[in-house]
Amino acid sequence: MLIKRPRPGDTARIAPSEITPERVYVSRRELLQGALALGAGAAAPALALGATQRSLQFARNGRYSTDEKLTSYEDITTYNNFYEFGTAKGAPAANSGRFKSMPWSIGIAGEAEVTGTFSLEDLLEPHALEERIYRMRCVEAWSMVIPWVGVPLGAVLKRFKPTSKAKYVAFKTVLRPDEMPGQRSRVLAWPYVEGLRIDEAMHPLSLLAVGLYGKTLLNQNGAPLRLVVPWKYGFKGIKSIVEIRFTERQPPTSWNLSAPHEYGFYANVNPNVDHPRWSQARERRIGGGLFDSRVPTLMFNGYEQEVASLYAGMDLAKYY
Ligand SMILES: Nc1nc2c(c(=O)[nH]1)N[C@H]1C(S)=C(S)[C@@H](COP(=O)(O)O)O[C@H]1N2
Ligand SMILES: [Mo]
Repeated sequence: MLIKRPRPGDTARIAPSEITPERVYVSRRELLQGALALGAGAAAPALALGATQRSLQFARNGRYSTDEKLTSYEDITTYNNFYEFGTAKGAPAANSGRFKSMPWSIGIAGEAEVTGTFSLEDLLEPHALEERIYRMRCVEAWSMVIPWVGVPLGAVLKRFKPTSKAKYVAFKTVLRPDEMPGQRSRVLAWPYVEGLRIDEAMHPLSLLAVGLYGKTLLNQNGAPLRLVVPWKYGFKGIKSIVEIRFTERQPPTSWNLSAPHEYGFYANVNPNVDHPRWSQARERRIGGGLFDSRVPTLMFNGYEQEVASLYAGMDLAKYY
């Protein structure tokens, strides 16, 4: 069992160099309103906007946090996959400075009683922010341990009263080729889309993240709002979400559309089902160059006890 309660004083393991010295806590509403107001002042230079990060107010959720060593803030923010900004690992950090994540609104659509367009602050307002330290596993066989800050996805979705026809939840990333240079190339079909079965989306581990290491997300990590599903390969964690749609049919997903033999809808971390071009038995824990270490990959990325029941009776080699 890898999900452990944190020891008292656990936050001390976050190196002081990795967080801002001044821990200014503002309320969620203040934070979002402040950010919104700033976004509205269109005169601010793009780079300054990109650099606008706020400290968040949150409580650690120990029940859903691993006590494994955290990946450094540097690695989490410079070794990224976000093809909208280019395919190289350093491209999202290098090319996302012009992207404007504020103001932001999200469309809620499909099989639900309440639909419409909601500002980010209205979407999050009723929810308390939680910090959850999750192990993350990319399909490329590397992994990180990331202290996310966010709200449980299920709690947000329930407010929109999905109908009995809502069997899946589809997510869409913003389409802005002017601000996202990767969208001017055809490496994927844009916009990026992802989906979950409704019970996966409602599972308490599924998180809508707005921050990491106690601060709002940088653009390269999916500002201002992205999905985090820790028992699935990283590509399910769609970034910069602008639409959430409840659907009756299984929705298309970007990587499945791009290479169906390599990437299925479920994308559960599974050491026993190899990617057609490489093994999934082990993973490289990102620690920076020489200090990367290889460790065995765990079923459902170590969250087997929590999520295995979602897939009872399913052939996971078929539903990969
Ligand atoms: N919109 C969008 N979301 C995306 C991707 C992407 O290219 N575009 N890449 C995915 C992949 S493959 C991974 S591993 C994670 C990486 O998240 P991180 O860079 O914050 O660690 O984002 C996922 N979400
Ligand atoms: Mo990935």
